[in-house]
Amino acid sequence: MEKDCIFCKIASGEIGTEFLYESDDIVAFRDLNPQAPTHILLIPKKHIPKISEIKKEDEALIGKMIDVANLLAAKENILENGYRMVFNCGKDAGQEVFHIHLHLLGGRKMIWPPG
Ligand code: DGP
Repeated sequence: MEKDCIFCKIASGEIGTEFLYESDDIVAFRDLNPQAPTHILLIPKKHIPKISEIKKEDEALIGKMIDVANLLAAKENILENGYRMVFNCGKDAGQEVFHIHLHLLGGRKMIWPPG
């Protein structure tokens, strides 16, 4: 746990947030500033600042985050129409919170390429 990290505080329960999913190593909750009808963030409890910094030992964790995102997509009824999963990494990608998080976005038609 990093003492000044907002997502560590959410994951530990220090900042009260409604979880859509929680396990030993992952939590999921709705984004504060949703960009689509479904906009969920999935984070590991372990503090990893950027997706570029994951280690071999994190492979299973990242795979699990994707599994959970698929599970939540089904719960949100967006499985059939489709959805997007995004990790923003670094300043050009617009990463604001330096604790990795997987955005799950859906419920509307999206454009490509992204802005
Ligand atoms: P990114 O740009 O990829 O770092 O996205 C960070 C996202 O985190 C952004 O969409 C807003 C969201 N966010 C930031 N602080 C909080 C918070 O305290 N609670 C929740 N639920 N979401 C937050």
